[in-house]
Amino acid sequence: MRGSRRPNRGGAEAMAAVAGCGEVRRWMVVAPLLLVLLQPAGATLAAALPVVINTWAFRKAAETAWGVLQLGGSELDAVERGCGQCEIDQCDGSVGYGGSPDESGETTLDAMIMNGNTMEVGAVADLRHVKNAISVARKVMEYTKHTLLVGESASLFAVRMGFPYEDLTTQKSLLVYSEWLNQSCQPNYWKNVIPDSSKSCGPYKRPEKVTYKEEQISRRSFHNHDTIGMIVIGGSGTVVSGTSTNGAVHKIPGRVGDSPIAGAGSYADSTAGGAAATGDGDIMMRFLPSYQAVEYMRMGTDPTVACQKVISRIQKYTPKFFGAVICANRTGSYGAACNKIPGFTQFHFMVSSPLLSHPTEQVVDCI
Ligand code: SD4
Repeated sequence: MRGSRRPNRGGAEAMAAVAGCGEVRRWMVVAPLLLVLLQPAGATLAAALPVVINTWAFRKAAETAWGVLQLGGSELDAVERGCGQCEIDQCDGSVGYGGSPDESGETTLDAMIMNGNTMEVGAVADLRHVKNAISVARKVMEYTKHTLLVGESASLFAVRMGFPYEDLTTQKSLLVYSEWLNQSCQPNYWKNVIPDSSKSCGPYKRPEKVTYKEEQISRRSFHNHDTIGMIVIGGSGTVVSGTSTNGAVHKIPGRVGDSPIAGAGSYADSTAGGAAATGDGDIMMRFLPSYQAVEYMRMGTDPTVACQKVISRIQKYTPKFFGAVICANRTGSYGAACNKIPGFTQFHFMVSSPLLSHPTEQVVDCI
């Protein structure tokens, strides 16, 4: 991964610490067993630390993050490398370069990383011409006092941090874009404009007199946007979360989704747990589902139930939204939930834990 070629102090230090300290190694073996024993019966899914959970069946991302932890890397490294793996692999075409072209045909990226020990967040949104979104997000966290940088200014920051400035367009994204133009720019994200956005391309403008239509919630096809959201909880309980996505296909330029917004795309608090969301960010970000899920878990709610509660809260307003949430509490117990809509009745996610022999795909039925 381009962003990790430069020496990464956090990871190197962690590895040195583990390599030089047999005590720590012994603890890493014993701690998960203790947590299993301490976990109350009836909890969602057995608890053990460390744990890595990520949205969708993005296996390579899970393996990469788990591998980082196994080698003694930090939780931040695991999230950065895990999500970064999806950026390299262009997971489902929804993460990284060459996917989800916007209305002008350009791919732009949103990403965030959150340290649940310090509550620091680094995020980029509408990032252009730079492939390594989650690594740039981490640089925002580590080398600035800001939380979120956007657009071309975020790209300039990335270049200063040593990332290459390059075209994110591919033959595939060009094809998606030209097919969309050929089908009168359908679907798109405009409403209440002239010419009628449900029939023709823009440029659009405000009509003299507006008749507002109800927002069309079931507007998107679920298989073309699958953000990676990841929660990593280390052996000593450090919670880190992150996301990376190229957002919504045919979005209006400048659109930013939920993924880079703390509390929406993901949230981490080592005193409670972590959560991450995927789906229709325009809807989901209005409810801060990741923050809300973590707060439910802080109050002792089981992770699956916490995930379900945030999904049902959104359902009350927008029954047909496309979305899912993964949740893990600080003991390593985890769960997930999704909103059932036609064509999306189950949600797949990856789990890596000492209780599993290898990163494993799991599935929940949507509610
Ligand atoms: C967004 N939430 O930009 C992202 C897209 C996504 O599964 O998660 N797709 O709205």
